[in-house]
Amino acid sequence: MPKVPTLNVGLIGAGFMGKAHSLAYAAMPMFFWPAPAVPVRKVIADISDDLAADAAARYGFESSTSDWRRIIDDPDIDIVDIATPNNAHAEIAIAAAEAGKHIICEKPLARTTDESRAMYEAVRGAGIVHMVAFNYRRTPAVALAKRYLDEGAIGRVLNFRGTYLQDWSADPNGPLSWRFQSAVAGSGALGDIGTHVMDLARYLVGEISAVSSVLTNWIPERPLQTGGADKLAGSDKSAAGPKAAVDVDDEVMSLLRFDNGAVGSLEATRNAYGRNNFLTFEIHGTDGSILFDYEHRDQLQVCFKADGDDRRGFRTVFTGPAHPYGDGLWPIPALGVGYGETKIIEVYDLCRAVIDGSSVRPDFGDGYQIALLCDAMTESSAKESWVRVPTVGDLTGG
Ligand code: NAI
Ligand code: SOE
Repeated sequence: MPKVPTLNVGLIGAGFMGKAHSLAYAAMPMFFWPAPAVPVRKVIADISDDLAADAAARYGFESSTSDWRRIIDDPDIDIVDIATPNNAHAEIAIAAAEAGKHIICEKPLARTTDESRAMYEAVRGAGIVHMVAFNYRRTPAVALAKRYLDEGAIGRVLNFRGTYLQDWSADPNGPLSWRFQSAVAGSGALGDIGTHVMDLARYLVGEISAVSSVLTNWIPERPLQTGGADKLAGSDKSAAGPKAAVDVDDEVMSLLRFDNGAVGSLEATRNAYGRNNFLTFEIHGTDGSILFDYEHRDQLQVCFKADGDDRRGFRTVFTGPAHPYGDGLWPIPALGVGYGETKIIEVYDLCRAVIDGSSVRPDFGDGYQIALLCDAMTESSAKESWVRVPTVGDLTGG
């Protein structure tokens, strides 16, 4: 039997992402074996003892706490996993970096560029692995798109069109989740889902140098939550109860200019009836095109100029064992890769970096750059003009 090291994990925030990350720590070695390390689910934190204890029992952690600082102070913890709402990311990550822990932090990195910069400065040069959980780039079909692009299969990229359309917030009687409060979320569709598109655009095409954007709010107030766990939407809709203001954007649309000359667009909304998790991109190059739709995430559509005029058209490649991460996943293409697998792959790459003493992308520098993009889009919308996007390198000399 191969000798595999262990890595002790402290997970903070036991909601939707707490569940996804716990599943990933448990399942990663079952998929990728020999694993770089076996993650040990040591401690889970939430805001009350009851919530934390319940999460420990459900997600298989050895112990629980209502004080996340206990995780930071615990010398046995190797990885701090931040899966809280956005308002707690910066304080926890900076404390974790100061304690020398490796960190995975959910997206967006933080609420603001100031917080993002402070987090980046805290991890820079600290000798730790830091990762932002933009997991969609770890969908095998997206990694395959990257392979095609790196090989020059569609030539020089001319155009990137990215969308992230959902409908869970389309009903004005959906509850006032923390995702509608700037004090907790920082921004709305922009930071919540627009940032996923920004991550894909930067990963696949390159740095975005200028934007011309429109941010809109369609639903200015929503019913207050009735208590318990935060609800995105679902069945908890009440027009009758007291309402409070939504102070974030509902929708962002933006034109993009890339450093390498390509142009593009980004659209994100959570109010598009009929769209569930419609995260898509279409990339046009001088020699072909690539198309991805997360709702059909096992497939990549590719079209090549070289196919000739009489047979040109999109062909479907189903991802499987021959594709990125395929040797760890399922033995036959099209058996199905889900959201869970993207998180399992994320944990695999995180553990590899920790064990190898290397780095992993997207890191806090990427998270900060994406925060700068969000700021540029907000400024562009307010000024109704193009705005240049500064780079992390320009601002920090790093
Ligand atoms: P959620 O509301 O389902 O869960 C958050 C949990 O954190 C709750 O149990 C809450 O009680 C707990 N919490 C809040 N403050 C805390 C504190 N100071 N200490 C300990 N626990 C605390 O939220 P969800 O959907 O899990 O989102 C969490 C983060 O993950 C956000 O940053 C969000 O943007 C991100 N996210 C990322 C996704 C992705 O696809 N990568 C998907 C969904 C969310
Ligand atoms: C809600 O829009 C949400 O849960 C986002 O917060 C996630 O980042 C996205 O992956 C799924 O939708």
